[in-house]
Amino acid sequence: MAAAENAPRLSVVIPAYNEELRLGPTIEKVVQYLTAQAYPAELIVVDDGSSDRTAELARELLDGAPIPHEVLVNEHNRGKGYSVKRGMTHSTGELALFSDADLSTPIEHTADLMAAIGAGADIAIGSRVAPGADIEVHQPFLREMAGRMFSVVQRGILGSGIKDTQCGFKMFTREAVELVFPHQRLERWAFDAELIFIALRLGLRVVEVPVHWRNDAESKVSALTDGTQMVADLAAIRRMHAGLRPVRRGS
Ligand SMILES: Nc1nc2c(ncn2[C@@H]2O[C@H](COP(=O)(O)OP(=O)(O)O)[C@@H](O)[C@H]2O)c(=O)[nH]1
Ligand SMILES: [Mg+2]
Repeated sequence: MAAAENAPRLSVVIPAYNEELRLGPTIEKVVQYLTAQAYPAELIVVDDGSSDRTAELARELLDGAPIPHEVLVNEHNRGKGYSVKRGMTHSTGELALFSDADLSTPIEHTADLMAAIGAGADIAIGSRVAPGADIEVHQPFLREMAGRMFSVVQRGILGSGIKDTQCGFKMFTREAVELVFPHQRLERWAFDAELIFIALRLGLRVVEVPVHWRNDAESKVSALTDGTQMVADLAAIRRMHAGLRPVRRGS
């Protein structure tokens, strides 16, 4: 499962739903960062059926950008999980990163995730609780508590040992993209935990990388309704994927 010839070293995928206010500065920063790197990179924005000008704005901003880019548009709103899956499986880079549209995890952490993969990880994930992480701007108190509870319940149900499954900044090798995403079934918020569970069942190495994180006050997640659904989804994840077994890989 080698990456195709001429594939970029890195693909960056940004899921975006009604992001016309936050996406502009993000695209600017990401393009600037990627252009400054020595390796070739591509940028893919997945507009999730936004009712605002997210897709048009992305196209306008990327027009003429010095790196390969694409804007994929879902016909209607499908969820972050669906959009990430679409972007990651569409991407061609030897490595593929997905990042939230608000850059709560600064794009500069790309280098740290790459280093973790260089050191042997198949999947490197941003973590707000791994030793060395620091949170500059916290989420509202109740949301942060809900996140911590989700982490405890997630570890109990999935037994993953991963503390922060929900940080929107994760990098996969191409092989990991091809092994993991075909199994992903969840289209909304719990998909991160699902991807990690699948990867671990397949015997892939998932590593938490501490990040500097600053919450953006604007959030599309409701701690109560989305949180309840996410906990219900955990049981489904276990049920759906418990039968997966480690893959044998050529060395
Ligand atoms: N595709 C998709 N992305 C969404 C949806 N809602 C939010 N997002 C994206 O998911 C990311 C995280 O959303 P955000 O509101 O910042 O969540 P929070 O930081 O966890 O509170 C952003 O890139 C959003 O554009 C949705 O319904 N579909
Ligand atoms: Mg956010």
